Amino acid sequence: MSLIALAGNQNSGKTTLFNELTGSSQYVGNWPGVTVEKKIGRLKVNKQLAILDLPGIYSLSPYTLEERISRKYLLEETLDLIVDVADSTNLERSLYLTLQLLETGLPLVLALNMQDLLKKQGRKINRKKMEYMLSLPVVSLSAAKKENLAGLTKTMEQGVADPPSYPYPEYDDRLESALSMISTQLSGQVAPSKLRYYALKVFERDEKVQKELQLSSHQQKEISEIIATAEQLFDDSSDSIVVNARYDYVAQIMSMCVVDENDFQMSAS
Ligand code: GDP
Ligand code: K
Ligand code: MG
Repeated sequence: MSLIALAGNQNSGKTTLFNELTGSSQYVGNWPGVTVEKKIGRLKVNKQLAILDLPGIYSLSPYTLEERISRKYLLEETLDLIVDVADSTNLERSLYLTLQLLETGLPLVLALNMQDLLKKQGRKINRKKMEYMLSLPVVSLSAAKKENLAGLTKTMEQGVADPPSYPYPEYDDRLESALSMISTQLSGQVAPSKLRYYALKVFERDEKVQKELQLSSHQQKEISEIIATAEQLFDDSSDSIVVNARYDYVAQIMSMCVVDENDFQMSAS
């Protein structure tokens, strides 16, 4: 059996999709120690796939209870695939999380939900271009309207059989250079597939991750110097360097992939 987690922002349609995919074969409990609902079920049309509905999140920073649960789960459990459920009408915010999910090194599929609402707004997403830019499978659907659930199912089955691998999004050269030096420092302690995630978190001075890695004082010193150099170059704090790099990347994807037909009609006349 394979395990697939639905991750995404709050109200992106995860639970609606979960219910459609699993029907009545669900188990509803709580996450250990907290009263946040945990739902797990089997895919109606393929009982070999178990689906988990993760709590809604905007980032993989451990600020909220939901973020802590989802982050812990994504990093520590053995998942076969993440389906990133995005609200297509709120794509910018969704993609900001997509980049972070990519950085976990887990196989990922992007589900562009709420296509019915997007259409009503006169907007369109160029799915093929987005696939090309992010190097991962992208599926358009409407969970509430039961549109293209079969397409998503097929992509999930393919994703489990042959997990998609992708290059990480590459940010500003100066940031990449700091991250690659940090990765070198961490390479003995972290699995290769998780190196990108840990390098970014260490760069952001994430306290939980710093503790977890138990860095030597020599490593801590080297890493502090790398971060300080980057902060001088950017004249900014390390965590906002990363935030800005992600927003720039998202802005690029948005400008390449989102078509507003109202604009098109105006410029064509
Ligand atoms: P979650 O927080 O990610 O679990 O989101 P929910 O599944 O609770 O959905 C949030 C709201 O969006 C609900 O009112 C759903 O009925 C609605 N919704 C989910 N999918 C779609 C969709 O494809 N189209 C439309 N129009 N509404 C949707
Ligand atoms: K909700
Ligand atoms: Mg939900």
